[in-house]
Amino acid sequence: MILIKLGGSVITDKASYLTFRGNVLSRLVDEILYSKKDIILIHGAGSFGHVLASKHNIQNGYSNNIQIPAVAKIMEDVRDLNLRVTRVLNERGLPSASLPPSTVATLKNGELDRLDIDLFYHYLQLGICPVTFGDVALDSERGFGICSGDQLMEILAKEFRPERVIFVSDVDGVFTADPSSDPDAALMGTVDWETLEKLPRTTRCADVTGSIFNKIETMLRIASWGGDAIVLNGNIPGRLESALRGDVVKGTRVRGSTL
Ligand code: IP8
Repeated sequence: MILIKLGGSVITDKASYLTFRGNVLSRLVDEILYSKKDIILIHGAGSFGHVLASKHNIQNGYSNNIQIPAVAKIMEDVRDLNLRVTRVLNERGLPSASLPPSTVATLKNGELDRLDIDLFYHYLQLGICPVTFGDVALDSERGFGICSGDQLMEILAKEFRPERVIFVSDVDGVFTADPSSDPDAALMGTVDWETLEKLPRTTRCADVTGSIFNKIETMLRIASWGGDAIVLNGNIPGRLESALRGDVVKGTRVRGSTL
């Protein structure tokens, strides 16, 4: 089984509210189709989630009633994005089923507390690709919170022990600094727990689920549960497909210790 996360920065324009990158998604889905393996697909929320979530501080839970319509609107927006994703999957020949965290997961103090894993097993058995995504979810302590794609990746990697974990990003991999602002930023071929400390603790756009540093920390934990883990650039045609074929591609290998 292969676990793939399509980052919100690839399938949307993260800086601009509700901007979908449909052509990129269609191409990536065609590349995924080359793999004949079972796939669980996760996608980020991008500009369908982070812009409003950041404006209303949804990640820290309930603080006032003004947040309530924003919570509902974010759920609507990320479902809109998810519907666009599953529609492309179905049209291109990869039957898929949507499993929104707002209905199949709950949080406790911001941590993923419960996920209906059986549903993922059942859909896979039927030959249907389960698709889940960054969403708002109920939180038993805080009322609500953000369930990120990375949190879902972690629990699914732990449960399914995928042979390969692929993070599809909008850059070539993990850099020593932010490549959009620092010309000296260098691509790292591998990250492990030792190199983590040297990485930038910055973030580029409104992102309620943390900095690049936090994301890499999560990736390292995810890599500990799965086999081969890589971050690659989904904007480069063919790179995802090559990785799925098992070719050595440009990207950053993530080496977590085996748990
Ligand atoms: O894009 C965030 O999920 P991510 C979900 O996977 C929302 O970090 C609603 C902002």
